[in-house]
Amino acid sequence: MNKKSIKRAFCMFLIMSLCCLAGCGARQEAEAVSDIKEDDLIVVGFSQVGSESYWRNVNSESMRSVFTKENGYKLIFEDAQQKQTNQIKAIRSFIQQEVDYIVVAPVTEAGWDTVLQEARDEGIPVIIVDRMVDASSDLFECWVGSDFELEGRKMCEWLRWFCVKNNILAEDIYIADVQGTIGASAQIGRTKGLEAAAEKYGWNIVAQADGEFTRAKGYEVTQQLLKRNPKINVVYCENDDEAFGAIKAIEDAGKRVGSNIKGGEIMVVSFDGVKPEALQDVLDNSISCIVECNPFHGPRVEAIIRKLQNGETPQKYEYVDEDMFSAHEEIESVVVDSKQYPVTRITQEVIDRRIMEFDSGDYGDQAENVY
Ligand code: GZL
Repeated sequence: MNKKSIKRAFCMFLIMSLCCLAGCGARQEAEAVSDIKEDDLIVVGFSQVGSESYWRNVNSESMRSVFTKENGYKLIFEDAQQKQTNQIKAIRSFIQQEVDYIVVAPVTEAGWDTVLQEARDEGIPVIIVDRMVDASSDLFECWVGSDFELEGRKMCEWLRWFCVKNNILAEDIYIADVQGTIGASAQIGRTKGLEAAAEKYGWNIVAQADGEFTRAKGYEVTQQLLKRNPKINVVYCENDDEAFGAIKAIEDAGKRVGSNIKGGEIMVVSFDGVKPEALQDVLDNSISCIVECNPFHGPRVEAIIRKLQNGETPQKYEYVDEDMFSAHEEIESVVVDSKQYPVTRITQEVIDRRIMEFDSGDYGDQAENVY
């Protein structure tokens, strides 16, 4: 910890102690907070991918909600519009501003060594969040995010059991893979899970294309793939925004979305499960299965910074537990690497409860630490 951080840590301690000792109420606390000088705040520079999806917007809100002046922070938030060059510029700007911490949600895995080394040379700790960087692990303090390949494997186990329980032959499965931003960990892992399962179970992946994790591109890509491959009967969307576009493209092509593959319907499966609209699509059987991807990284990153402020060493890699959603009750769970993952059967009550959880910020967030 540099001198500035020590001073700020002491300031945070002082505010909390004074409030506790004085048993102050909200008004006094507000006065205590307003007395905090800018210079005493812990400055966090956050380089965010962009605003390409509902998931991303919820992720951004999760970060903004914890890095507040009330909590002793000043957040410098930079939206990169999905361009790595903008993220690198932002990180260099954070270094120039001598922030206390740099948090990066990297748009893709490659190309970070140089700028992370620059931050390291200036003694500024870096925390990677969400996707991973393909860089030496001593260039960042720790990483918080999801196991994307596991997400893909869970989805494919669900599809496998769906086929088994509905007597659909593997060779009769023709998959269009609407990928996420090429080179992003979420795309790499979800695609890898699909490709391995197709190889193992004998499914046909007839087409793969970059859907950029957006609704518009998901529509455009699905429309093109359906035209070229009339046999497609499963559209594997690597996030919900792509799935929303894919559903419209399938319907605009005069085809039916649904799980009745034998009856000529085209099945859509997806990842995220954040937007209530996506869970409604699961209830309506427009999306047959969603593997959840937890966007609430803010509290976990803030806890890491507190540990670093206190001179503690946080876990290097921190994953979260993630759920699965389907309206199909014939598959109650899937097993990957001998571990069982339950599938939550979507009902209107489940949807209503999750909306309430989101609104109250009580979203389930059991961090599972993996070294
Ligand atoms: C996953 C995240 C992905 C989401 C998409 O952690 O990186 O990026 O699945 C988002 O919705 O755009």
